[in-house]
Amino acid sequence: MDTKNLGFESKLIHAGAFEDQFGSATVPIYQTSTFKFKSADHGAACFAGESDGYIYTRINNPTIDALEKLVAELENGYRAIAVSSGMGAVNTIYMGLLSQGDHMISSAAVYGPSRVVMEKHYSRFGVESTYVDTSNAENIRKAIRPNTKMIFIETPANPTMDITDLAEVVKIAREHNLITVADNTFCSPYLQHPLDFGFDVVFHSITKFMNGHADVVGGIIVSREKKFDSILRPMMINMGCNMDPHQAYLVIRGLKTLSLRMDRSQQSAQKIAQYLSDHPKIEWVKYPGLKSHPQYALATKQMAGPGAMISFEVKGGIKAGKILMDNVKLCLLAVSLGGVETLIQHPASMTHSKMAAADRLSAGITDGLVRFSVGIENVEDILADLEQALGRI
Ligand code: LCS
Repeated sequence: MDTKNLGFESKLIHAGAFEDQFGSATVPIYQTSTFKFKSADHGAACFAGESDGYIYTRINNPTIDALEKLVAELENGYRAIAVSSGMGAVNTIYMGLLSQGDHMISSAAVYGPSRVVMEKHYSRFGVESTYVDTSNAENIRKAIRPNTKMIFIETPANPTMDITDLAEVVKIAREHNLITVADNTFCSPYLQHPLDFGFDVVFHSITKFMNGHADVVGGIIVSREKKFDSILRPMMINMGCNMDPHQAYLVIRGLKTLSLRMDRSQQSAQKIAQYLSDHPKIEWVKYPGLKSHPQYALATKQMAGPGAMISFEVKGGIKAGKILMDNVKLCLLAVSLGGVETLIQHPASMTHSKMAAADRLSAGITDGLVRFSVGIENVEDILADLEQALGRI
């Protein structure tokens, strides 16, 4: 069935699915490492790319294919590449698109390891990088060097919730012939489509909103054009960071309810953000759905909704923040995000602890910042949990 012209919610259910000989209603798990060729010539044709046949699961697999087709449609891209984790996506992109002597400009506030791996390891191979506050596009312009090759942004950024102007980044990149990459993890394709703004590559930690059930670690990369896919796909295959068929099956299952889950989480997040910003024990709250967010207007323009991630600081800094985190009962004190369970964590000592303290602070990740990922529980229960835990301070 051609699903290209269906609405987003219908694509979630039907895109990428294929009919098998049994009429299976869902995509089956092809838990096999290898595939039998029909003949030696068929095997050779598969390797030559002259046959659609399957070869070996690190290279291709029907279950993984179904997920890739689904996500390529959700992101309005040319083709998707499923990988073993979000960091698998980050590394496939860095390895595939940057070479010795190249320079990358990135949002200063990104998921900690996306920055740490570049500064600690790609620097060993002669790749240079500059981290700026990309929520002010002028900072990107100022950081451009003759050897700049790529602009890498995360919006909203983990964990500061800073928002980068997608259209503006593409404009700058086109003036200087740069590759644009967006980490769309915090939005999922339900809320934001960087490729529609002209970004070259978008990727996700699929572990988060897209899978949504805290039971899979995975990643996905979507290219706007064949040119990028044809570099990134062989890179993923040769690095060996492919997704597993069982992982792909679970993500396909999780994606079916993406819009329902995000609608609920987002509705609750709006209430919780408002509750926190009205609370006398809270210093500040950053949520794209609050008018107090410095880029509220931009968020409204480029995102279909404010999402379900909130950052805030408790009055009394991290000492008070720890009392809150130690006393929540319904909310889980855990890293990761975007699942059906509400999660709370402390970036400075957890997800972003491997960043240099000075870099963390200049990226706006203060020691007191607490990150909150809103799940799909009854919102009154989440609010009651916060109320009792804040009461302990
Ligand atoms: N990009 C973003 C925005 C992320 O939040 C994460 C993981 C990654 C990439 C990497 O994805 P992974 O390899 O874990 O699938 N973020 C995490 C977080 O904030 N807490 O735990 C993991």
